[in-house]
Amino acid sequence: HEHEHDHGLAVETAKPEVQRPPLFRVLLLNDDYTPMDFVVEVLQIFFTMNREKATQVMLHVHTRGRGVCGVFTREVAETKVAQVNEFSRRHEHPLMCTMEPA
Ligand code: TYC
Repeated sequence: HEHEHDHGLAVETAKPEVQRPPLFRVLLLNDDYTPMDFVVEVLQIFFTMNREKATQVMLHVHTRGRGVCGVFTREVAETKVAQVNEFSRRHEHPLMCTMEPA
């Protein structure tokens, strides 16, 4: 019988499955008042984008209403959101950064 040919090595040779943490998209929302240059600065400073990529993302947010800055684990995403919102408030801009499950 088929099961009699199985000598139980499957347990020892099973692929070790690693735990993957939940991921979160960090988003920028469009508004009518934050200067485009400020948004480009934010993307360069907090999401390590070069000027060209940051400009692309800023224009996407400007035309589509929202856009993804990056995908991170929960703690990293929460820290980015808090830092970007603090930075924007300190510079008296209404720019909004938020996060959602990826
Ligand atoms: N809409 C803004 C303007 O015209 C620019 C802007 C882009 C604001 C992206 C926020 O997340 C944003 N000055």
